[in-house]
Amino acid sequence: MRLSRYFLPVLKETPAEAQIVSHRLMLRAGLIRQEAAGIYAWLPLGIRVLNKIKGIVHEEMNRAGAIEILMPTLQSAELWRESGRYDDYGKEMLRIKDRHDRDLLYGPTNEEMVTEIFRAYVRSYKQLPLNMYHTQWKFRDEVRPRFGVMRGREFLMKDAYSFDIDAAAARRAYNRMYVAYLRTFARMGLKSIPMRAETGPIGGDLSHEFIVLAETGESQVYCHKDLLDMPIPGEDTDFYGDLESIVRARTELYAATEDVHDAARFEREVPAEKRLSARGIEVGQVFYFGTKYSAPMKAVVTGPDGKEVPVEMGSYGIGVSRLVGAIIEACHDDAGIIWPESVAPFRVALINLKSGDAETDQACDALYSQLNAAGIEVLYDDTDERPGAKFATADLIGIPYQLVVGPRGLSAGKVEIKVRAGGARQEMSPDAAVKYLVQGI
Ligand code: 5CA
Repeated sequence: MRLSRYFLPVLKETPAEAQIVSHRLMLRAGLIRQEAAGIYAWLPLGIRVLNKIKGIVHEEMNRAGAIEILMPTLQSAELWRESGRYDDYGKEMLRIKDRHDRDLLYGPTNEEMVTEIFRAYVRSYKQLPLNMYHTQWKFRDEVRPRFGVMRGREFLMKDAYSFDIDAAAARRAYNRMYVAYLRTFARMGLKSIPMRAETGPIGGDLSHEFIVLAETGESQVYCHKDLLDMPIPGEDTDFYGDLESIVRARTELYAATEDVHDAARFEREVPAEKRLSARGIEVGQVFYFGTKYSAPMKAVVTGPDGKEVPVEMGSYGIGVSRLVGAIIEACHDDAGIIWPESVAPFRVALINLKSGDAETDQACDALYSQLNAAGIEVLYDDTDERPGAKFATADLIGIPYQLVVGPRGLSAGKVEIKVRAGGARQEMSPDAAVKYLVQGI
């Protein structure tokens, strides 16, 4: 992508309304634009990151056996009357009337709708286990939307729903999502810690929030420090094998959010030097709620004994848009964002230090086409800005590698690569630079 033909509205000033660094940087780097309180438009750079995050989430969902679907944002109030949540959900739900005076709502979550889909088609335990997920915009009319995409009113969530014949199978389904979540967040460069949590309006009695530690996090959390250094299950994990040992190694250690925290137990179970009390960002939450929706909504299956039972369910959410903010909270410095490679909007920022100079333009054009041909995503700064401004923009938008090309270096047959994380610089020939950026050597 040539910057001269792109749309990258970076801001020089720090927006006054942004209280935390990720919100400030998202506005300054031209990732989002606020359209109403807690409602954002995603600009070109922002949507690239959002799509990368969604891509990782979907890969890990698929690996764990979940199946993608897509449910609509608008739902019929009828469904929610069946489960009893239409009245319970309160003011957070955005209620809408259509031209026929029928009650609709903008979905804050999808337990009812997915249960309706399930009961329309599934009759037998032989069709289980089943887990269906989608990534869709949600609306919750939060009293205090704040911190940009961290607590929005409209936000993008991946939500998965599992269906099983009995509690033991449902527990295995829960474990699959639990392990998938550990992998998902690690792939984005985040250290996530599962912590026991309140179930709130979703219901059930077993739930974990996946927390990323950050001073600006909205949740107060308490845990054993060893949870910070646990190994992440590998790509070869057998999701239909025994995951209990992976889950148990973590759930054995104390970890709880404020709502369920038990100070006496924390002190009893965790030695003083291992106690961690900190702020954190909730990037995902998993729930097991059994038959809370299937029983009232009559989502039943026939078991091996020929008897009908309500299906056992769980649901599993990831805050896809919130993650953009969470990653920036974890990965930035004074100059701007430092994207982990896996979610970066581009891999390389190609910086032409003297646009208009024939030799420099030619060298940049050649590098640009070689990198593109190798499938590397390049943002090519071919504008007339001064070098200082180009460097500042490249640092601000946080692309992992800066490939700097100027007449002085070229006369010695060299270009420069700067690694955004850490700032290490290396001079090399243009060919070596392409090799380095393609192969990572
Ligand atoms: N139905 C369940 C799981 S599918 C559910 O709705 N869970 S949730 O309420 O915990 O939401 C899932 C994730 O969405 C949260 O962990 C959080 O990361 C994200 N999220 C929730 N509310 C907001 C919000 N207002 N703004 C941004 N992200 C949010």
